[in-house]
Amino acid sequence: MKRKTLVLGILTMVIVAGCSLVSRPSQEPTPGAAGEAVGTGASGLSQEAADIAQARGLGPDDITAALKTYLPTGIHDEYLIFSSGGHSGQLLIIGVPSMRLLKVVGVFTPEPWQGWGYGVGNDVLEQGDVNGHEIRWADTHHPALSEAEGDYDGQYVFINDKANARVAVIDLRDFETKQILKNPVALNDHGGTMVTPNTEYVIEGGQYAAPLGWEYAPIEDYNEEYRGMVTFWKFNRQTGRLEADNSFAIELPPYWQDICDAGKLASEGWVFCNSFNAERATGGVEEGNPPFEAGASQGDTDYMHIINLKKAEETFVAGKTIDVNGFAVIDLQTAVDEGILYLTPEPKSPHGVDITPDGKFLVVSGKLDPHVTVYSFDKIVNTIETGQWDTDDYGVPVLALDDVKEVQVELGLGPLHTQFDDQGYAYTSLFLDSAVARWTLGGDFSDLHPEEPWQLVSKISVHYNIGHLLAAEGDTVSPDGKYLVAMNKWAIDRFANVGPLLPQNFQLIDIDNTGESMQLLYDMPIGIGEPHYAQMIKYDKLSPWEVYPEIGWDPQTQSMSQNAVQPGEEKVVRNGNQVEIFMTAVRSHFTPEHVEIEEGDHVVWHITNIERAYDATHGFSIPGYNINVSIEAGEAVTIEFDADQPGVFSYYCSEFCSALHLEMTGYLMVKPSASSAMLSQ
Ligand code: CUK
Ligand code: CUA
Repeated sequence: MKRKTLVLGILTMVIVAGCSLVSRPSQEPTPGAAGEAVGTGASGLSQEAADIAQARGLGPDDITAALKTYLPTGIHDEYLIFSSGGHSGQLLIIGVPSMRLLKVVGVFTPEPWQGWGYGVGNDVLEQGDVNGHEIRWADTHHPALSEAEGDYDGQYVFINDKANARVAVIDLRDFETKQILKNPVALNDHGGTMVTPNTEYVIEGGQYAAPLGWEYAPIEDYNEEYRGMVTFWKFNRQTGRLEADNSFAIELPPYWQDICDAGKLASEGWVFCNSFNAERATGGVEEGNPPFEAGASQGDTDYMHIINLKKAEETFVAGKTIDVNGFAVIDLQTAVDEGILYLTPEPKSPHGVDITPDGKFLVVSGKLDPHVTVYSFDKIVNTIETGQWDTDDYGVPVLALDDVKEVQVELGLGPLHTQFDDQGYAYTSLFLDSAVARWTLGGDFSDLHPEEPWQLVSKISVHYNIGHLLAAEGDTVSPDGKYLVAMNKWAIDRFANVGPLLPQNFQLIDIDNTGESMQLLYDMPIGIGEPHYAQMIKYDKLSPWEVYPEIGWDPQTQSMSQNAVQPGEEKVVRNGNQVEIFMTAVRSHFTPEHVEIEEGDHVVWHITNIERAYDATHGFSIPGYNINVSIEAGEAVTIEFDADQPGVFSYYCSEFCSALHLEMTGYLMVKPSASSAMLSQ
């Protein structure tokens, strides 16, 4: 009985504390207020809840966590996470704090439910082909939400494919992929995507050095022929497209550029990329050479790349570029001559570079160093102005670490990535420690927190081997704090055993209680791996459409389709052996329901969903022809195929749309051609 009372008391407190989710908590609940809340009607429920908690062995922290993440039906999440879908090549959208998976957007990989690659989107997917090879997977790493003045604006999201150096554009009016671009300079990338503060450019940094333009050169010629790169894709917000003709790359030394970040506020107009093979190791363990892992870790330092994007843009506009696969590239010598490129050492297998919200400091982790190194942007600029530097083997200025370093902060083992909150704290993932470290920023941030600047404040354990982490609006000039998600590489014992390939684990952490400890709230297994990075945006910044703006909308052009079919205009038109079908879809029939064609016809099939109701989606599938599309309310799609197999094909709506959904069907009759009719006799 006594224990029951205790649990009841805890519940009461957390129920009241739970209110802080609804309105941001400046008001801490007082014990008196808590007592009152219980007294005014919640006690019956609390008694039942207390019984459940006791039966399930839930402690106070469990109950708090449950209350902070539970959303009653119909209540929307406060934030959305846009996460890499890893090898799936897709984009995952997850609600916070509920950690519910809301959508998997087809990007680089066909996605049948959306029809992506099964009737629509094929043109976009083909844009990502490499040398005529269909590439229908991707190793997506870093999604980047579009920004205006350094803040997420909720309009677009970009994502890269590390495996094939490709970049995709997703429009957040309808959450559909609009463009995929293959990098003309490199075959793989890593330091992308990141955006400049007004999304003027989408950054795609390289990874494993290779001859530019996908050329061949023997590995013995590594120093002379192999190169790194960073590409700046010009984004046109009006058209929602990256413009290859207005984009350019910079040739970099073969140091294996890793992750980039764009400067903001104080450092706007600059871009920073870390790297991890300044040793220029070329591997060959089978020939008695040190393996890459040792060769690339021999030196004490690698190089951070400091890029003056304004100067690079001027150089590109002035035409001081070379041509690589039809793409403008500022060569290394020009980058040095024009004062575009500088280097500075970064200690011990660096990973990641993250710029503080004011743009004044850069945080670089060293995977083999318990410290993060903080660089001062002011010092970088001042050092560049003095002209005092050494150069590397390629003549690139190397700024001395002591000239540009602000401080090093000891955090723990295996630091990787850093995010920021609104209280002057930074959060760094510790891969080897399986922990997140909270530490204090200096500079102007010192006023925001009570502790000394540049010091570790606390740590929270995560499960296990964290890679990236993300905080609410954590890459912007005004982070929100509140929530942080640890993106853990290993799950081990956290979930039911589903075989040797385990889900990875997103762990939601409450970072709202500044000064108090961080609290682990929720484990979300990610069964679609491996997600590397994600960004979290306030949900109210998004304004997606409920239905397409007009009946007959083409999502690829975001305008009225020339092939829109209005009710009453349905028809089948033959022109030689090309048959064009103009069809409408509405609950619960297609018009027409009979389509008769001949074997060998080329079929162009236009379908418009003439619904205006929210969520009134129809599917359209044809057996045997690998066709399935999703047609959302107002959407017009066009499907093309060759009717190369005769027979009776019942097409049907593949999206349960009404009580008479099963009746939403029709017959495609493909009459055998004279020759195949003879054969079958
Ligand atoms: S990388 Cu994966 S944990 Cu591709 Cu951003 Cu650091
Ligand atoms: Cu339309 Cu089912």
